[in-house]
Amino acid sequence: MAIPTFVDRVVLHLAAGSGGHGCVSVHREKFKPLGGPDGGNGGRGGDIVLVVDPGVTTLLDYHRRPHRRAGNGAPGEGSMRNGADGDDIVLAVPDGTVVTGRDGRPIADLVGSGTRLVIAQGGRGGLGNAALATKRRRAPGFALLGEPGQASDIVLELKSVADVGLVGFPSAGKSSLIAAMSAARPKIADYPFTTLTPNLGVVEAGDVRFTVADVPGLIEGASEGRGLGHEFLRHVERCKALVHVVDGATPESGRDPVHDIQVIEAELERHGGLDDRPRLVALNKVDVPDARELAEMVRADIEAMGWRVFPISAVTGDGLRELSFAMASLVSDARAAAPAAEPTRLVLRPEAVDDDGFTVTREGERFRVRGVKPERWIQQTDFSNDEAVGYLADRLARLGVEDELVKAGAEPGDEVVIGGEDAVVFDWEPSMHAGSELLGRRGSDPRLE
Ligand SMILES: Nc1nc2c(ncn2[C@@H]2O[C@H](COP(=O)(O)OP(=O)(O)OP(=O)(O)O)[C@@H](O)[C@H]2O)c(=O)[nH]1
Ligand SMILES: [Mg+2]
Repeated sequence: MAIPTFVDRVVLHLAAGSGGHGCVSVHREKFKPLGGPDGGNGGRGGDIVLVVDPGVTTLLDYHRRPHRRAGNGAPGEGSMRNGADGDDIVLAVPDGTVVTGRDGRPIADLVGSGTRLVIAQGGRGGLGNAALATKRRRAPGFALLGEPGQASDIVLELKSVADVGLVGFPSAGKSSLIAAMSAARPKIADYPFTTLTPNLGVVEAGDVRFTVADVPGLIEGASEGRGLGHEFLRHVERCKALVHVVDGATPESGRDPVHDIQVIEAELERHGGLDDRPRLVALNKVDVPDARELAEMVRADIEAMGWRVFPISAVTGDGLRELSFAMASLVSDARAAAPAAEPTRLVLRPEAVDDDGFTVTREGERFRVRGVKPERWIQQTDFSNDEAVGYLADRLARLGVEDELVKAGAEPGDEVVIGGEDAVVFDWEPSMHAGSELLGRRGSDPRLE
């Protein structure tokens, strides 16, 4: 079985479902031509939910299908029939998936099996005219529109789920080692920087099953951006152990295994946060006679650095059994030492739900209104229906938006913008006038002259 390439970062384009529109309908019966309003409400749009599923280990699925859309709510119908809710979409993600906005703003760190996050909320269904009826407004000739679902681009990032990270110079044989130990088939070639994104393989040694990831080759100065840079080291930040893969057969002068390890260690140090990870050293390519000799020569020096040394050949398989069992034992030690279950960490973006607050700001000649409710109400309004527009004006006035506009210096005829990017622009007087008429019917609004 081929293990798919380790995909670690993907941009998802999400659209939650829109709410269904409310219905305008009047009850009809034989011999009773004028019944009450009986238009039902629109259904809720489906949410998009991220759920941690330990069975999922890569983001590959999302790489292939980055656009996801939840179901729309159905519109309401006559005879008080409410529209059905749209279907939610549940997206399974690996444990440890980091969710950010496209601008890099942190949204959530999804840790722990079953952790859920509603990442895009479906729009509310619009109320039908039955639900909008009041004593004073017995037969509303309008209904509310369904709200659009939240649409957003998010970034999913998976810091390596690998238990063991392979580090080393380009062409040391890291990918070859993964290929030799697991079913993964990464690209292998005799030129440097063959690996551009980490590969992941599953290894079994005795009864321990663990994952191994390679990291694109590092060179001196990687932390200053040389070669492919050191940013790939973030893939091994969550590894339980590191293995230095050292080329024992390099023809380059000025390179020997001890020096190579020191250079890589210096880059790890500069990256930071990896000091406490246990390490092994694999001296690779001992099928080449010179390499075998070199391995014997440097073995003691490396062991003096405190690490176990394994002369191996990724090509012939020499020494791989010993190495894999040593890896397995580091992994099981780390698993035994780790706290049973990491607590769920969820950094949720602060988003006010049902917030009564709003702001009115002057922008040159116009006035901008921002706020959860006013912006939602705008979306619910059918602007082709005067009564619906009047209802909107009524709501805005009751929330205090008109008062604040007056305080901010707005005068009849001024442009008022409600919302952010896809804002709706009004000439203040005409739209408010419709509302004032409604208010006027109630006969108590002091703003009416
Ligand atoms: N003789 C011999 N050659 C090997 C061995 N392991 C790897 N090679 C060769 O070394 C070259 C580089 O191998 P890769 O596995 O691509 O090396 P890498 O460390 O993944 O390299 P980058 O991805 O560029 O960092 C290839 O030509 C391999 O065939 C080995 O045990 N013996
Ligand atoms: Mg490679």
